[in-house]
Amino acid sequence: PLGCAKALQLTLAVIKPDAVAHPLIMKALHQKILEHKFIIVKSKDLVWQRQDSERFYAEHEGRFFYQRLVEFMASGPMRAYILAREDAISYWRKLMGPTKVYRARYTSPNTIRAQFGLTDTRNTTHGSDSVESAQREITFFFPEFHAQEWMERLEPSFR
Ligand code: RTP
Ligand code: MG
Repeated sequence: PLGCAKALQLTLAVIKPDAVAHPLIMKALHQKILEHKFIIVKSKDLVWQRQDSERFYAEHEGRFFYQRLVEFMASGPMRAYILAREDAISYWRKLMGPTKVYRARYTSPNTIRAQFGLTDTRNTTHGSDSVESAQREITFFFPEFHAQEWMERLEPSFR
């Protein structure tokens, strides 16, 4: 019924504060998610405390952009999605494009960051970069969500 022959994978996608602040960008991103046949498993709007930001980006502590990154991510509302799709993790990252906005504009002008990113830090979206980080990040944003249970509710051919 879902029209998906291969196994579904979950990823965590976030629309960052720079994009949430702009209704037309929000609309374009939501549309892109649907156009590319992601299933929206869960979504929520939230605002981080600075401590949430520091905890989420702990791996970047000490990097030159860390302070502005954690400040930016706690500067306004975000929208988080759990997305399901065949190859969801790499597919979403491909749609986002390179981290650095100006590189994105030169090398992959059709990507989200090329089209909507403001700076290398205010770059519109986040996406998990591996199965392990997807699990960690899904739990970070949606502690009540149980991936296993969700998968088990699907017909076997979709798992
Ligand atoms: P993300 O984790 O947000 O999906 O992005 P990513 O893997 O492509 O990039 P990563 O290296 O993990 O960096 C995390 C976020 O830090 C901000 N950043 N700013 N030079 C800079 O100013 C700079 N470099 C990275 C970005 O918001 C990046 O997404
Ligand atoms: Mg990353």
